[in-house]
Amino acid sequence: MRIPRALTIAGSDSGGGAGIQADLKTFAALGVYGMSAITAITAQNTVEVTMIHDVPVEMVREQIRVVLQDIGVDAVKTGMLHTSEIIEAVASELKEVQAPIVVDPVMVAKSGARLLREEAIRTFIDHLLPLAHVLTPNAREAEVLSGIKVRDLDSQKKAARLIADLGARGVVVKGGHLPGEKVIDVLYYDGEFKLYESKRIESKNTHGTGCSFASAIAAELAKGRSLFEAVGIAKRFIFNAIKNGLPIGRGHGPVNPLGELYRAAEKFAVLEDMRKAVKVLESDKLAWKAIPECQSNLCMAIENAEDIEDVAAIPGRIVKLWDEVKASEHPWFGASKHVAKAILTVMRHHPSIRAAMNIRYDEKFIEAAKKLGWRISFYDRREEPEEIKKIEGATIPWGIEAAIRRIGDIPDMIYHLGDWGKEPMILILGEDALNVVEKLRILLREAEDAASSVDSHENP
Ligand code: PXL
Repeated sequence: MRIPRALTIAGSDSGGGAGIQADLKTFAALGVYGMSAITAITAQNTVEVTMIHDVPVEMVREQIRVVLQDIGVDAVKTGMLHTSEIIEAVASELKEVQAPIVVDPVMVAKSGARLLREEAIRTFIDHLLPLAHVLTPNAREAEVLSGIKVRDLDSQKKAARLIADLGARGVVVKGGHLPGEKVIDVLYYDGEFKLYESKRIESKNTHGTGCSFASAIAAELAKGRSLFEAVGIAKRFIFNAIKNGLPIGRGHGPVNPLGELYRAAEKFAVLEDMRKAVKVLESDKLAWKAIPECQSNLCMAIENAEDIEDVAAIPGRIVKLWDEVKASEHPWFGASKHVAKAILTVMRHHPSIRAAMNIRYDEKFIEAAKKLGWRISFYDRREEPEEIKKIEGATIPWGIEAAIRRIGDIPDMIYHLGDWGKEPMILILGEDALNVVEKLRILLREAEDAASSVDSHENP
């Protein structure tokens, strides 16, 4: 088994969002074994860098030497190097290294602190830049290195070529700091341009973006991918890291290189819960009594779900076949509109209530729920304001909001009595899909007992 190995040579950010801390998180998130040589220790939070302590040059060298000797590397990333001495030491240690080197020309922190001394820029250009397989400047850094203004795509391209002329084999001039709805990064490599586009995410929590991007490129190169592929993957990775950015501290919160990984892991856990719940439901002898004319769906959302793509459900719904129920497909994400919307609305008020199932409206079910001591609420579709009716898909969120406001507590059940052409419906809510199905089973049995005790009264 070949284990991809990457080494970051960079500064430590005590705030945990950038530098070494971001690099190691990124390596881990992309399945690469990470090592580190710390060049400087910064004392900083999300607002400011208050102190920088350079690591003695001999210690920087030694950290690199020992890991190269024993473990070896498949890619190297450099970040904050701060002084001419450190740059020279790092460059001399890396001279003989065969693995690709990703150089992030870190100059100034988001908070404004200088992370590369003015007088060290020349040393950087002369010693480290020529060793770079790829250099990853933002627009500002590209201006310093190329000597031209970087304002648009055209100047991004010009700057990339000028920087390559200084000796870097590849250059990505990033577009994040330039205006525009899209962010375009320009890669110039071996005489060829390639553009990478993404939507812009408006966020204050972008601390560590540059570090994570360069580390993601290094990680993919360590796996043996081409630079063209690696930059594309890094672009998608950083988009998700910004999307999952963490609102902590009073300044720029950190991006989250692990966010997408957590979401993927959670999706698996949700599918597993759904699968078990469907099994229990399909083997329940009474379940068919709960299925309405329009059929049922069972839904479960991941934590912090934002839209219906974050909610698992049964494609084609759960159908009644005489006195049995059957899920028509395996659960998947985005497979429900109505029940999913209801659960997303509930989650805005009660984040732990992540699952729901719609069942047939029957007064017996409402009575049984009351007997069981459930918290019950409802909404009346006839009260829906005209302006809400006009908006496609707004009825359910409106109704659920109204029902939650009415009860002021976490409901177990929300129902509505229908309207013209709308079947009345009951929604059972719970923490997960299994919990919802268990609740349904209890409800059906309570309703059955009530019915049989009425029978015994009528037929003594
Ligand atoms: O994002 C550049 C950067 C690199 N390295 C360290 C940093 C920062 C930004 O704050 O703190 C250690």
